[in-house]
Amino acid sequence: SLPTLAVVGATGAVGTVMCELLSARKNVWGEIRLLASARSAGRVVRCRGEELVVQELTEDAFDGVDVAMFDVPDEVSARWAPVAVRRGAIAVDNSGAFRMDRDVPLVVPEINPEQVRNRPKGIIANANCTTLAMIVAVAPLHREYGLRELVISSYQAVSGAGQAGVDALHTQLTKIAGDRVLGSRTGDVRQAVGDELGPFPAPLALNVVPWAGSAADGGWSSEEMKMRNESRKILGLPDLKVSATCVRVPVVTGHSIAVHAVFATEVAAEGAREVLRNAPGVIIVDDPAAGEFPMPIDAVGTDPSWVGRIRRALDDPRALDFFVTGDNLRKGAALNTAQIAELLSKELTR
Ligand code: 11C
Repeated sequence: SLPTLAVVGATGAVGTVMCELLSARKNVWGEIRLLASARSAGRVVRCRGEELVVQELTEDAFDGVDVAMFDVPDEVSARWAPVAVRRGAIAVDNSGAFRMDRDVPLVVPEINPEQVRNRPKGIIANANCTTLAMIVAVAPLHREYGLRELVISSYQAVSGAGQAGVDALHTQLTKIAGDRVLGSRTGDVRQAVGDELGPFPAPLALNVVPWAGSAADGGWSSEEMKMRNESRKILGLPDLKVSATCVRVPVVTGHSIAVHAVFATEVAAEGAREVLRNAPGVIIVDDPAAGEFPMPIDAVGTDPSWVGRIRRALDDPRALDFFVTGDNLRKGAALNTAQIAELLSKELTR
């Protein structure tokens, strides 16, 4: 019989996309149980053609569950993933709570699927959405050319901060709509937006904010540290040089990353394109003369990482510059989790 799946955080921004994915992907699950906080319990959510009543997250809710996906904040995963494991489930966690734990594999099925079996704690982690969009393109290039360094800037969508982030941007856009002068004087956008900042430290409408996540040591942000630490762990390169600047932009969904990658050997744009053409989970959109670039408005709602603007660095024949966009709620979150869980379903069904 097919394994039982629990989706914890089923009503959040990622959980909602998860239910869409479970409806669209090949069905490898027996029962699907949707779990959420008491506040959302009782809601009816359509998933895989069934009307499912969301149940409250409790210890007993994991009884009989084989695989439990967690799409919840770090502290909720930290508390509840071990509970799911104690109750006999394998946990696939999309939060940052366990990613850097030595006994928890950080899995991207296109890159290191074999790691799902290496799970002494019964927990498998899913990477941060910004790392995921980029790493799907970087890993095959690393295999071909030997990666030495990444210098990256992100352009992150507001849905990375959950539904509250999306609501904040839409509220701000509504407030400023129709004003054709805004943005030409210091402070005028701040004044127009008022205190409707949502989870962000500054207005997003008509702006870019060079900050995502919380403060880490030395002036870095937590998002920048995640890109460094997670890239190193996924690629198995503990000494990889990584400098990241994470920036929030007024986009609803779709994280983009400008990448400068330095390799051990020389790299040509056409060779890199050939590598990426054969890479799973990657689509090349690279015809600037025809106006074709990777952009959130096109990548949203799709599975792959879109890669374009591929060119060799002018001053270093071993370096490549390119631009990646991926749906932060799909490959960046729900899709990668679903892919990991499907590997587990296959293992458990045998
Ligand atoms: C953002 N990348 O865009 C974050 C959200 O570590 O899973 C995901 C945080 C995480 O705000």
